[in-house]
Amino acid sequence: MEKTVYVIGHKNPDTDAVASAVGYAALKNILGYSNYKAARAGHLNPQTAYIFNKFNIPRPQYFQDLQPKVRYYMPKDFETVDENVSVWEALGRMESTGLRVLPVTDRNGKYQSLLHYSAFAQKILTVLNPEKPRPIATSINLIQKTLNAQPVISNEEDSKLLKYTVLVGSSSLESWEERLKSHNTENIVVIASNREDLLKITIENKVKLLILTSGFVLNKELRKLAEEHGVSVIISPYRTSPTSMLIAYSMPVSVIGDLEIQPVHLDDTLTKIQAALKSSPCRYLPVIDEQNKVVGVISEHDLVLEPNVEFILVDHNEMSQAIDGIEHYKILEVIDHHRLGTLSTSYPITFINKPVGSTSSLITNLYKEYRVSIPKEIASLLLCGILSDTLGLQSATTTDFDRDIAEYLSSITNLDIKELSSEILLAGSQITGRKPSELISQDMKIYNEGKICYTISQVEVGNTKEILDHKDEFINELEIERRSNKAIFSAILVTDITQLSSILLMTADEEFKPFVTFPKLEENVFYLQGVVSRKKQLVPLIAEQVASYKG
Ligand SMILES: [Mn+2]
Repeated sequence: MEKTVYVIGHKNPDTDAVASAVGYAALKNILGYSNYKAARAGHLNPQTAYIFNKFNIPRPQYFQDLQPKVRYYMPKDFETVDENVSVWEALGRMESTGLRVLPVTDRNGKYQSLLHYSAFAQKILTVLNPEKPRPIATSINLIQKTLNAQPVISNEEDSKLLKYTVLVGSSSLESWEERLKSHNTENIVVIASNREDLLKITIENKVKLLILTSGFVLNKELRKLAEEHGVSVIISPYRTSPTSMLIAYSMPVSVIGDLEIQPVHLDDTLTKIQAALKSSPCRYLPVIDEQNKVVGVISEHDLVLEPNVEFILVDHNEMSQAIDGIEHYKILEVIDHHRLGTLSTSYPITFINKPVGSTSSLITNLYKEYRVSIPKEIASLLLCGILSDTLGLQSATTTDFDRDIAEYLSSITNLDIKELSSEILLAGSQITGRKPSELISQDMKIYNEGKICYTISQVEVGNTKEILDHKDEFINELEIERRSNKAIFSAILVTDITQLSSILLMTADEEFKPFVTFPKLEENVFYLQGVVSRKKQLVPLIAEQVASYKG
């Protein structure tokens, strides 16, 4: 079974994170791996949304978190059985495929019940109990199909599901007629051989179905009589005893399926379904989607196997910035341009990390290394990733490598670097009407240094005044963020893309405050001249202050 590999950027994704994920998944597809898909760990920020709309590119799949869910552990191969199929046919399929269970569905694929061996054994025993013979719920068509019998006379009701009493035609004529009469309110199936006197009485008593065993045929006269009395006739290739036994197996699976077993949903967590799995008599549960359609089965055994999805991280490598729950899954590759964080694996992985301006530059370079051409819309997207992360190739993180790659993409796409830069930076700096909490969480990163945690958000603006006017609201929101993360401080870097400088709004633990050595503009606000990069300029300075605080 081929696993799905998701290429995913960090939480609160920026344009570079999303563009890299889409660009890298597309490269894998071009290289012939169809199981790679782009994903995102958050909503698109206004700039990224603007870019995806501008180039009309579908947004990658959104994951809220990666808590272990049914969908990630469910095996891909499964089969269902239509409720009208006979038990005989269904058991044959279980036997030949080795499947332990078959979800029974209606004609729209919706879940009805679960067929498993112990449900089958239980139900068949009640039907075949010689002490208390019970009518069998089946149809004449199902009996004919199960017996591989030759139809001779058919009637309209042959497809109807009814309760049939099965009698074997034998004994003296008188007692046979009595027996028929004693069941005359029921739907009777008679299994008989070639005794013409007995057949005549049987037909005259208007039984529903006459089964002739061992390939015997009706003479013309009896055939006519059967037609007149509305008796269906089939010829079984078997003798009496296998014929009567097979009739029990002609019941449709809808009669045999276990109705007690409730289905689980694709997005149910494993913790949630564990109790239900334990109490399922077959240790299997059917899985349904939102429309109640069966999409698989899951067993206790599947939970101890590896999940069916794996991940490639782009534009981050610190676990605190990765999507929640990632620790349950295998990380195959990391492609990034940030400082090294806390990631460790128990197996070797591809790890590409270079101190360049954007992950999009690294992804573009991989297309070159593999010598494959870049689709135009992907080239446009990657160019935006570079220009967004480097503030239009202006930030201190920009390298010649990024400039060369941007030129290359610009010539492929015929997009002007300067124009596109101001267009997307403007789209990202529209803050009017947006709540402080939204601006803080849109691009917030959590950093862990041992036991110490802090958060730094970033927002790009055309003018810092609008933020400073609402300073108190920002500080309040930052304080909420700080407490919920148990952080020593929470800050937002407000970068003026016209001045290429920033201010830093910060709320900090009293004990940490003395270690913040930036020039103070006013209470809780610092001025960081020439600082535009959180990763390359701000975080190294902060890390020093945190180190001296830890002492
Ligand atoms: Mn980046």
